[in-house]
Amino acid sequence: MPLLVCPGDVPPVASFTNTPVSGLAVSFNATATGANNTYSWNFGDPASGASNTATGANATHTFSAAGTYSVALTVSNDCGSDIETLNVIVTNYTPPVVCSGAQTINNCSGVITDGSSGDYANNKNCTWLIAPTGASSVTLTFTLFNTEADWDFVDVYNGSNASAPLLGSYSGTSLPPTLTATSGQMFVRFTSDVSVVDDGFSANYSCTIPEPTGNKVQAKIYLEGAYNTTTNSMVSDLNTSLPLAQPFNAAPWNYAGTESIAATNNNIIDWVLVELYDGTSSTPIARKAALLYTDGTIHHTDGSLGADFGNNTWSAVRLSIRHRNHLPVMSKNTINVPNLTPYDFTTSVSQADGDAQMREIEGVAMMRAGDFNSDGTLTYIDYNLAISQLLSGSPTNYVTGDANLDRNITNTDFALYLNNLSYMSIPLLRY
Ligand SMILES: [Ca+2]
Ligand SMILES: [Ca+2]
Ligand SMILES: [Ca+2]
Ligand SMILES: [Ca+2]
Repeated sequence: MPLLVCPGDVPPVASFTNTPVSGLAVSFNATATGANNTYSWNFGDPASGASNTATGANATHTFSAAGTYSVALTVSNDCGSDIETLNVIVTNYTPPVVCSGAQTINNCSGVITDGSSGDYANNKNCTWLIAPTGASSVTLTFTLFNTEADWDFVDVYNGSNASAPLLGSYSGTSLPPTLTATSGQMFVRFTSDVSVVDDGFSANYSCTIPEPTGNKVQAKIYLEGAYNTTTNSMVSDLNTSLPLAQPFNAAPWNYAGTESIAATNNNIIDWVLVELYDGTSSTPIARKAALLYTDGTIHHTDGSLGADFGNNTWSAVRLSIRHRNHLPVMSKNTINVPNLTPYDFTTSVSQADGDAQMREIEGVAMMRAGDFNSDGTLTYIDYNLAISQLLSGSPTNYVTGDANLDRNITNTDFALYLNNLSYMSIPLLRY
């Protein structure tokens, strides 16, 4: 007869629930049976480093990227242990915006709600202005509706405040119809009077952002200097120092385009120069300055996806991307303009023409850093230029010697340069 000396004489049974918190953060709560348990979590996200594991019955983990993760909980006590593994789908989660004074929402989709777990309170008065950037319309779809009929209201307006046209005023238990604010902004107000309360409401909002006019060249590319292998994206430390007008209007590019932005934001890494080649001419047939975002996508100055080449179309042209201090690259394959499927330089170094034109780090291809004079070759001249910028006394600016785009010239920048020393772009792209 076995002698059991553990609590309740039973080993634990592991189980847990998970709830999105905000962004890529998810909370995990053990619901295991057993007594005197210890808990050990593995979130299946080694890219997150030390935070990939945790102890305790409850834990919150911020995942390194959206995706599906195999999350394991091991529960142990003196009787034994058990492990539960679940596939958890992680998306960039926007939490509901709960009734609280006057709030402005810039997201394109999400949830608004009175926020009560049971009944809402008396004398509520709160507003939401749903005003996503660039939206042409905002649509609201109610998923729950229960207020005191004729006394507690949800009012919805087609505009930025309660002076805008009223789309509808709702109370009672009927789910309101789907409402669309064609102005691109929607104003919602919830009010309750001094007595009688009910469950409240919840509604999903979504927006339409119009397709940009003009023919776009879409591409995805990473800069080695700005790339972060942990987050799989680029850092935008430089955005506060970015020029508002495109910077390629000097040698060696001498590109006279008037592309400019009204303000920077922390999605933007830097400017890039997008060029198209027809395969016979040694000079580009068209050029356009555009903005490189943290996720590697290229955007027009109005924020829409792709470099905007106006009304022009081309078939079977090759695409080149230039940056101030990374080796320029050209697509191995041709594209048609406009291209709805971005040309993805990040999947493999063989996406670029020529041998070793890009660098591969942990399976991700990226432009090589350190071409400080932007001529397409890494030589001692680049080193001398960065040194002279450093010695000029104001290196904390928008200078080409800052290979990792952190607004300073330091050993890190020279290390990036040294690692790529003697590499050169294909002859067509060298100045
Ligand atoms: Ca009431
Ligand atoms: Ca409620
Ligand atoms: Ca150079
Ligand atoms: Ca730097």
